[in-house]
This record gives sequence, C-alpha cells and structure tokens, in this order.
Amino acid sequence: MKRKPSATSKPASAARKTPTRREPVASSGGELHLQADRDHPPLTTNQGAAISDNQNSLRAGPRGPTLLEDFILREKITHFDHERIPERVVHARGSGAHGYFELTESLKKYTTAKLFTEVGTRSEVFTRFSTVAGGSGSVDTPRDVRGFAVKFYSGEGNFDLVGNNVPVFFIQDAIKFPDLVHAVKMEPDRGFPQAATAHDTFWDFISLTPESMHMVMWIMSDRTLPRSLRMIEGFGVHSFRLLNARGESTFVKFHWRPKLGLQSTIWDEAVKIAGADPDFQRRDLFEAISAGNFPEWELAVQLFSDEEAAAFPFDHLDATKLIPEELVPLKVIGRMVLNRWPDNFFAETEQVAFCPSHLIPGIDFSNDPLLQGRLFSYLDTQLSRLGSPNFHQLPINAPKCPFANHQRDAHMQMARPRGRVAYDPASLAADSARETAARGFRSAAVPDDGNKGRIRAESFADHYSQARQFYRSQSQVEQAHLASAVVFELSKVAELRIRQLMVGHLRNIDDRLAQRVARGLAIDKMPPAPTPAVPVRDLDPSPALQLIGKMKDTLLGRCIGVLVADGSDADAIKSLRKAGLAASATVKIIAPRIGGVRLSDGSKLEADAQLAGSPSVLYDAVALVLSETGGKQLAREAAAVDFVRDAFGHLKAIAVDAGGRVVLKKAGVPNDEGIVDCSDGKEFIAAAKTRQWSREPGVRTLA
Ligand code: HDE
Repeated sequence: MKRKPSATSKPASAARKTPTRREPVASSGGELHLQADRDHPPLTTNQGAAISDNQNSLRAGPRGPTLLEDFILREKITHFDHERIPERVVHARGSGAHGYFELTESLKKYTTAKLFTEVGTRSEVFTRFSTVAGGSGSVDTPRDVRGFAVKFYSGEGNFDLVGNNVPVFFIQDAIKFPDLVHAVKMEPDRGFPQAATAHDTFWDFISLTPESMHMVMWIMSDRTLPRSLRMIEGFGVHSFRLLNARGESTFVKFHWRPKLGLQSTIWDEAVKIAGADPDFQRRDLFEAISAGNFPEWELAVQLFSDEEAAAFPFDHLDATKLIPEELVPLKVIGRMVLNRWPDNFFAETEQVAFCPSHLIPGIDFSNDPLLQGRLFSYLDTQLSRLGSPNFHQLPINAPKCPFANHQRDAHMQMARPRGRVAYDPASLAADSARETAARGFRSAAVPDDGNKGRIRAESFADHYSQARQFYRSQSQVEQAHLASAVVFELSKVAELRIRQLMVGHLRNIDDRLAQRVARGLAIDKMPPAPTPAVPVRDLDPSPALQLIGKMKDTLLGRCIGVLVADGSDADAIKSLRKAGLAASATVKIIAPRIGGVRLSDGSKLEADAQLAGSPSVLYDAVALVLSETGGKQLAREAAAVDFVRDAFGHLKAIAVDAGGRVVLKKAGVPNDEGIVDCSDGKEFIAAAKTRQWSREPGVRTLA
C-alpha cells in the first residue's frame, strides 16, 4: 500500500515553531523538546558547537537512512560506547565520600609528618568503602570484608591508608594473592557465584592454606555483615613505620573506630536486604550525609619499638596476625568526618586511585611481604584501569599541595609544563624543580641481612593460635553465629572431602567449634586434624575482638519504621515519632500506598515508603500503629505479615497497639520482652537500642 507523504518531510527541527516557553514543545513526531534559556545553557558538542536538535539524527528524508556526516550523532554515540573503564579487579563495588581529618594528639616524638604533628589542622580526605569479591554492580550486603581506603590530601603530599574492616588478611605473601582472588571470585567455567565465598573453589583454596585460618574466623563472624558502612572499624592491617626528625623509627598500626559503634545484621536479614535494596549501604551513607548526620571515626594508633616487636609472641610482619589491644593499647590521635557526597560518582568514586605506595615524609613501610607486594600492585592496576600514567592529574587524585617534577607527556596529559627543562640536574631554568635533601622522603635506615631466597619466615608458622584466641574471645551469641556461618558456607560446598578438611582445621582452632560445625554438616566421624607446623598455644582472650561488646546503646544513626494504615491513631504516631527523634533515631512512615493515609483525627499523613517495597529488614526497629479495621486489612497482606514475622526473626523491638496485635497474631509472633505497647515510648526506645538476643534460640537453630 502506498503511504501518504507525511507532513514531516521537512527536517523535524524546521517543522517546529521556535519555542520560547519553558514547557516542552512537541515536534512533528510527537517528541518533546526543551530549549536553552537564561537558566539552561545551550547544549553543545565537545568542540563547543551548539546543537539544535538532540533527538533526531540527520536523515536522508523522514523515513530514509541516517547520514554518516552526522558528526553530532557519531560524537555522542562514540563517547557513550567508551563510557566504562575496567572495574577494579577486587573491591569493584564501592561508595565514597569527602571529608576531613583533624589531628587531636601530636605524634611529634615519632614522626615529622605534619599530618600527625600539627594538632587542630584539618586535612581533606576522600574515603572509599567497598566489598571485595563482587563486581561493581553487585549487592551491598554479601558476607564479605569491607575495604576502608582513605586518601589524606596532606600539605606534604597524598597519604593513602588502604585498609579493611578486618585487622588481618588471608595470606602472608603477595605472590598468593591472584590465587586467593581467583578462588573467591565467580568460578571461571560457570560465571557464578557472584560476591560469595560459599562455593567449592574458595573453600578448596582455604582448606589447603592453613595461614588463612585466623582470617576465616573473622570472615565467618558478623564483622562481615555490617549494618552500615558508618558502623565499621577500619584497620591499616600491616605495620608501618613512623620516622622522627632524628631519623629514629617506631612501628605503627592504624585503627579507625566508628563513633556510632559497631553493628551487624543477622545473616537472614542481610540476604533479604540484598533483594529489598541492593544499594542498602550506599543509600544509607548518602542519606546520612545528605541529612547532615556526618559519619565520624576516631583514628587510633598502636606504637611499638623494634625491641618490643621482637618480644611479641608472634611476628607482627605477618599480616595474618594482629596485636591485641591488651598488649599494645590504642592511642587516639584524631578524628575523620565525612561530610560531602561526591558531585559525580564516576569522576570521584570510580576514578579515585588508591596506592599504599602513596606515602609522605615521616612515614615508611615495614618489611611485611604482603605490603611489599601491594606497593607494586596498585600503581600497576591504576595504569590499566585509568589508562594513563597521568591518572594523578584527575582532580580526585591530584595532591592539594603543589607538585612538580620532570615526568612528561603520555596519554591524557592535562598539564602544560613551560620551558626547555624536563630533566634534573638542570641549570637552564631559574625555577626548575629540584631535590630537597632536608625535607624530602627518606626511608628508615634499618639493617637487613639474610640470604636471598624464596623463604617463608619460621616466625610466620603459627597459623592457629590467634584463630583460637579470636574464637574464644567472642561472646556466646557471636560464637554461635560464627559456627552457623561456617555450617552455611560449607553446606554450599559440593565436595565432601573439602568439608572434612575444613572441620579438621577447626579442630586445631577449637575442638568444640569443630564439633558444632561437624554436627551442623551431619559429619558423624570427626576427620583428622592436620598437623600444625608449630604447637598451637592458648593465648589470653581479648574482649576487644568482640563485636557485640562494641555495639553502642544508642539509636543514633539507626531507623525506626512505623507501619500505618487508614484510621491509625494520630496521637500514638506523634508520640512514637517524638520518642524516636528524642533518641536521635530517624523515623520513617510505611503505608500501603505512598500517598499516605487518613489518620483517626482526620488528618493526612504522607508515607516515606510503600509497604510492598519496604520490608522490615530496612529498619532497626518497627512499630505497628493500626486501627482494628486497619489491623484486619493488613493481616490479609503477606507484605504486612512478613513485615512483623521478619522483624521478630531478626530480633528487633516491635511496638504495637490493638490493631497491630491482629497482624502479630496472624504472623504467629508470640509475646516477649521485645514486643512492647505503642503507648510506652520509653520501653520501646530501650528495646529498640539493642537486638533481642534471648529470642534467637526460639527462632532459629544455630550451630
Ligand atoms: Fe588490595 N587491591 N591487594 N588489599 N585493596 C586493590 O587496587 C592487592 C590487600 C584494598 O577503594 C586493587 O585499585 C594485592 C590488603 C582496598 O579503590 C589491587 C594484595 C588490604 C582496595 C589490589 C592486596 C587491601 C584494594 C584493585 C596482596 C587491606 C580498594 C583495584 C598483596 C590492608 C581501594 C585497585 C579502593 C584494591 C591488590 C591485599 C585493601 C588489584 C596484590 C591486605 C581497600 O591493586
């Protein structure tokens, strides 16, 4: 059938009348165009030419082919095609924020680095938190270590403290890192699982790597299920050295301690959060900073001399060991506040390039073989990720103090160095950059002897004693969670042989732990324990290694979810909100529809969230304020029934009125100390500040 020639045989832009209004103007094809005006600058190409039509490519007639000469189309699509850069090999999923570090205690006796000597000075920082195993699009809440990387833009250059939320690591030597990472990442033939240690290749590697056993205790603890990035500790892991003006050096370990204290989720909760909000921790950080609730950490150090180090019952150069706080106490020297979300995720959070080798005068490395390998790896990976040795010129990476040298050219050179001199020593330019013997970076002049060889120090050989110390330092609840996590993970391992090998390792750590796990896996005959390289010792328990002990009795930084429906009691909601806010909690209203509800007094209450999309896993404590009719209606909604059932199962405080009890009953939730009456705001707040640990044995069988 012959089509009628269309009225749009003119170019679409010509067919439009010149719009002057702010409202969109429909063109001949019905597409909407918005025009530049006093507030909105003209859209241009990357060469600055103004674009008249951003919605129609250049065509040979209204229904004809697109023309190759359309440089505007080609520029736009070409740029789009190249938008992605390689994601980080590990720590691909991350969230970052700007802030400052303020020194409160001088370390002048130990270092010349002004960052750590000038009390009251604020240095800008950029901090990126991450998970390790998943890709950049993976969820925020897998069981995983969290990266905790801080870039200090000090007046003497950038110092990157690239740490984790766990103070030890899996391996002792950098040469094993690619194997570790390949084992934990998606299995290469099938491309899964994503962001999970619960699979054969990971546990195969671990079962053959006794040095990982201490780290295994940490990753199976609730430390790897943080409730919020604002509630994690950070550790530099390795020993570093501080260097003073006399050239004397002191070992140092760095610790970050969150002001909000530590808190974790329950495993079942973490799994459900992953579905309800894959960006849970990124959103949490964003919302806290946007609301002016700036997350804050103390920076503390452990300082010790070479002589003290030599007397430790372990080798501090071994990254699978920690120095208990009871042995070397923590000295708080400053605080970090994160107060600004990046303007652009890609330009800042994605392009930030951390390198442990970014060091400033007054700080030096130790001989930790893991750290030594990292000094090579990060610079190398940034070259591949960011594509040019000029990545330090990107605004997020550039030092905020002057920097100058004679490196030149290369891809994406942004600087315009002047003059003839690009070398040193040089006398031709009056202002060329030269060395600074007095203030420049110096390494600690420490002697080293020994024969060259691929050697593992004998002092690294004790793989079980600190693992035992960690397990035995945990509270009963934490031990049960840890044992259950091992059972869960090994239950996902198809090879019985690997499960047995792991139970054997656990016997060297703690026989009761091994029994619990064997029972959980239905292994009847205890497998043999591998012979440890050196006898396992009973070290003193270190209560500082607990997590629950570091949870603060506060609602600061936490969120109460109040489920309402039409007819809910206006006064009850008001007083709950008041009590919550007085306790520094955030209070969110959840209703069947986002537009809100009509309350008992006829007023309208807008909702922050719709019930179907906001399960109780997203809140730290919940309240159900419902009329009797509202209660009956919601008792028919699976989302409402699951809301209370999960809150109960996740050991949360639940405030209810008569209507709320109808839903509770439908969910089969029994009464206990954590279920309080809506009218008693005080009791609810007290219960909301903690988890109802005593409820747990009644809701799940732990190992
Ligand atoms: Fe990393 N690690 N790592 N790592 N790491 C990377 O660098 C590496 C290790 C850590 O937010 C990579 O920029 C080796 C320990 C964090 O951008 C890569 C070894 C600790 C981040 C790399 C280790 C860390 C990384 C991937 C063994 C805690 C994210 C992309 C010798 C102290 C930084 C990148 C960010 C990132 C190598 C072990 C922490 C490939 C070879 C131990 C927080 O260079």
